Order: sequence, then structure tokens, then C-alpha cells
Amino acid sequence: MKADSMGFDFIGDIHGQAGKLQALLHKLGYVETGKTMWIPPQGRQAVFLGDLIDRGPEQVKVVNIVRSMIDSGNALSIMGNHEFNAIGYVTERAEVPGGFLRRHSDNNVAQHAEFLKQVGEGSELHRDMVTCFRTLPPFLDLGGARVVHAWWHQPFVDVVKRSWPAGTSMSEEFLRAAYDKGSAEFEAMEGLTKGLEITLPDGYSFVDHSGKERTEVRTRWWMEDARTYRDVAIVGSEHEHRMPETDIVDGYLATPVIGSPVFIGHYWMEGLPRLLSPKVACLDWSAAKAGPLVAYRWDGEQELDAGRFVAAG
Ligand SMILES: [Mn+2]
Repeated sequence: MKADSMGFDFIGDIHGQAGKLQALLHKLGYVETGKTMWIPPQGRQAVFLGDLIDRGPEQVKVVNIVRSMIDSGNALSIMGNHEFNAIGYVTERAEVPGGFLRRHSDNNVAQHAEFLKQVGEGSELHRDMVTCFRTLPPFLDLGGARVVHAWWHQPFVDVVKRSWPAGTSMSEEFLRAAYDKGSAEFEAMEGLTKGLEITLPDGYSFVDHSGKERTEVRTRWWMEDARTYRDVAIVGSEHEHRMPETDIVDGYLATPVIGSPVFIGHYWMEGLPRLLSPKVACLDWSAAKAGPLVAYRWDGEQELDAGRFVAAG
């Protein structure tokens, strides 16, 4: 099947919420034919935007569903920051015996603990899932639509294109480079999977969704006419009024979307699904907590249509 004749159903961050995933697939017209197998309506394919795991109650089930759908040609998936972290978590640093690419700090362990418990840390299933995560590309250009977990920044896309051949698993060499601070691969994977973050002026901070106080904020990288920290900062609505209305000093890089629309996850949006711009749709509406799991039913349109969101759960 050719990509340009397909309709795609883009699906946001699931974070182990299998019930919401099943409800959403059902609503999209997919038919359950086995324990983990869902068949799309004729001429359609699901595209998962990453962050299948961490936090939620049925992470193994979610990965199994997504995997079955990929293996049968009924879905594609990209890598989110949580899969990228999961890979680094189990990979030892060559130069530090007993150390891992992703440090086992208290915060990092806490963020991954549910997954490790459900999968069985160090088990065959654990290894098998990490191997699967390495097959997920950090972006896809589907011809007419593009997907990335957090930030479509073309120079980062180009770095990955050069050192990670499309359709292959992430190599050992790429993985080690991607965890080597300061390398082009590190910058690229940080940017693509975690977005553009900037440091707030002295004295400002906010509390993120996991209860951690932070001085770095995620930004609305797609906003061209942004001037102040409040314009670009993505924080929970209860913290928005505390973002400074002063001009951004540096670090913000407006990245207007020119060409085909871009679908992203990652940002813990609140409220009812709405477009971020006619070219940008975020499909993470906090399904990891009380929010719905959200899809966008795409049929080739270059100007996005808010009427095409489908939400469940
Ligand atoms: Mn997420």
C-alpha cells in the first residue's frame, strides 16, 4: 500500500492506559480479532506518536497491542522520550562499570518504576521490549504529514537521517552517541523527543505534572511571533499566570512549520482537543492521568481540521 493513498489515524501518548487505547481503537472503527490484534478500516493505518510506556497500569498490554499492529502492517510507531529513556536505562556505559547511559538516579528510577515492575526488571520480556523500542524511529515523514514526539526541527531530523538509516534498528554506535552530551546525535534526540526547553529568569520556577519543581520550561516552538516567556511557556494552567511577561533573553527558537502538517505528542495538554495551529496538532491530552486518549483522523488535508479529533476515555 502506498503511503499517499492511505488515511492515517495518529494516536497520542498512551502511557500504559490499555483501556483507553482499546476504547479509542473501537471508536476509530478498528476491529479486535485476537488478544492484541486490531484491524483498521479499509485503507487506514494507525500511527502511534510514542510514550507507550511509564506511569499507567497496563504497559505490557499496550506495547503488545502496538507491536502486533506494527508486525501485521496495521500500524507504525515513532519513539517517545520514555522509550528512549528505557533503552538508555538498561545499557551499560563502556567507560563506567556498573553505570548506565541513563543514570539510575532517584528521579529516573521513580519515573520508570511502574514499567520495571510490570515487565519484570531484567527479564526476557524486558530485554525483548527494549529491543523492540530500538526499532522505533524518532520521526516519520509520511509524505503529506510528519510525526515526531516533541519537536520537528529539520537540522535534528537531518542528523538522524545521516547516522540512523531509515527502516533499521538504532545501532549501538548511534545509541552511545545519543547519550554523549554535546554530540550532534545527543542534541538531535533530546530535541526531537523532548522538545525545546528554555531556562526561566532568576527567581522563577513552576511545579510540573509529576510534582517536581523546575526552572526550565517546555516551549511552543511552532509560535513565530512569540516575545515573552508567558507566550511560549507550556506549563499547567494553574502556573501560567506565574510565567514572566518579560522578553525572552535567549534560547527560544521559533520553528515555523512550512510544508506538510506536523503531529506531536508529549505536552500534557488540558481541556478539549484543539489545534495548536493550522499545521500543528498535539495529540497528548494527558491520557496518562485523567485526560482522554486522543487521535486525529487524517485524510491528506494540508490545513488541519479540529473536527477530526477523536477522543476516548
Ligand atoms: Mn508523554
